[in-house]
Amino acid sequence: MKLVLVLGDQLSENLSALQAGDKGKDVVVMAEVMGEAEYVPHHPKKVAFLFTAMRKFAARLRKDGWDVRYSKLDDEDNPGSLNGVLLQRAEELGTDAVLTTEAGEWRVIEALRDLPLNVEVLQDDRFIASHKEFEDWAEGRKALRMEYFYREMRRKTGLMMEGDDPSGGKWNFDHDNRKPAPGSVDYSGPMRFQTDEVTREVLDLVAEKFGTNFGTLDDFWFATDQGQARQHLAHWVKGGLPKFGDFQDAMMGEERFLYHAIVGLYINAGLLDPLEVCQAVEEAWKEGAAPINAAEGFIRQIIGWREYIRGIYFLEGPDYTSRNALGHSRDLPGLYWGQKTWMRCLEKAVEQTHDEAYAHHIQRLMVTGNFALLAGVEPSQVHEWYLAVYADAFEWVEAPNTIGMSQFADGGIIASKPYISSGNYIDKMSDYCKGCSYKVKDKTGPDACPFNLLYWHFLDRHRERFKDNHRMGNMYRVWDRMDEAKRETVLSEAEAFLAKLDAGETV
Ligand code: FAD
Ligand code: DLZ
Ligand code: SF4
Repeated sequence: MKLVLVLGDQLSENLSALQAGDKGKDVVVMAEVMGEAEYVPHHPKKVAFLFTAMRKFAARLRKDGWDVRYSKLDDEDNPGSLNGVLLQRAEELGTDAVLTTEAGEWRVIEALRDLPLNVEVLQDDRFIASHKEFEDWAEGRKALRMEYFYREMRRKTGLMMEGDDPSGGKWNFDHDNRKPAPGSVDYSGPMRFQTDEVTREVLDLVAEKFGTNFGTLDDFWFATDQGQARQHLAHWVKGGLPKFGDFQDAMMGEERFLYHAIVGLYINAGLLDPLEVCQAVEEAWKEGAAPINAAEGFIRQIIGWREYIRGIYFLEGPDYTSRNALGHSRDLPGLYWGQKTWMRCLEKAVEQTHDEAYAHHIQRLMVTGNFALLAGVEPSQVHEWYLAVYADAFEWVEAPNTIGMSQFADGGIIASKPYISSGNYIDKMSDYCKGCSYKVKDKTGPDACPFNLLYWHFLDRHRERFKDNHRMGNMYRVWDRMDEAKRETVLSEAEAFLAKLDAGETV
């Protein structure tokens, strides 16, 4: 008899450990534990989502004939850690055999290796590329660029392919996907689900144990089982997908979701399968219900970016989260935890993160990520923030996005140049600047947009590293053409801003 360990983000019936287990003999072990819930201060909505989905998944497995031993967080004998639970169940059931699917975090993988039990770890085959396939693709390449990997995944899945060629004659329709914020949004946003008895019990528990963490539990609307997640997917494919591509990079102060799918949390926890999501999108495109730029753009995010990001996490190994190629050491400013700021873009991105445990990609990359990078915040602190505050955050996907794509702390494995911008980009893509206390057009002076000051400060302080990067030559040429007095003003105003930030003053 074996214990089949199912983690909080492994809520899929086709999970390899469940497929390999013997329903008549083996026992499924699932556990809410403080060790997992506390190692970063997770957003209460993220914890509530996971615990509710775990409880419902356990009920479904039981209905399906499994013997499930489920530890609730407030069970008196809850040992507080995954290893503790496994040791407890092993003793209770008189076995030392554990079957599990590889976890998505080195910390958990390594902890399970330390157990004095016989732990068999199976591949997580809920992904399109196995570790071996990614390693083979990466082998011998000078640069690991997502675009080429993505083409392999298109060929492998056959999604939007006409034989060997991509549908529409192009692999990538991103050119059509950069429209600025629209005047209004004609999609009602993600499907919202009523709380039921299971959810309410979890919400009470989470309020009691994690109520002081950053984030609110008010208005909890996430889907918490596969059926609901599928309903939400169908709702978005119909209403959101058609304009997903057009406004993928847009940001709006009063529109938190725009046309985004809000499926990351469901796929990552196992409630939706990435292929089923892509097939639903392909189907809509085939039926003429969505344009090619939307369908291709979305499918690229899932079978391209998502798979590529996972490949990098496992290729690079456990030390990836502590990388700091640019030597940044500033503490994460209090405004990330809700301290007042005059910067409207940051205020809005953090506010919706607090309320929804969600912000979309460009908010993460070009607002919160951009600011942390320009300000020189220590990447591990930025990483812990993203891991804590988003409902879709698990280390295998969050860390390469933060450490690599957003903070350039891996020295350029994922990004060929840092994702930095002045206020101009934010102004072009959003409606934030109109209502901001700073003036995005001001490059210096008391009202100058801090992104404008910090952008040049970043380039100037990292000149040695980036001056020969051919994608950044233009930026340095613009900087060098500025008259010296202006450059000095920019740098000294940037320094003064950073000093205020460090002093905890409202900026
Ligand atoms: P949509 O915008 O509708 O996109 C569809 C789906 O594509 C997403 O659900 C996701 O599954 C996939 N996808 C898109 N971009 C990426 C990407 N770069 N990496 C992996 N998958 C991608 N995504 C996470 O799932 N978990 C994280 O913890 C996470 N942390 C991030 C941290 C930073 C600093 C940045 C810049 C990005 C991060 N992302 C993360 C990627 C992306 O921002 C989210 O996947 C997306 O915002 C989720 O919202 P959505 O479901 O509405 O996605
Ligand atoms: C994120 C999380 C949280 C908050 N709580 C639990 C838990 O109580 N039990 C559990 O099995 N998993 C939890 N998780 C997810 C894990 O911490 C870990 O991030 C993933 O399993 C890695 O893939
Ligand atoms: Fe953000 Fe600058 Fe625009 Fe204000 S002016 S919203 S700080 S980019």
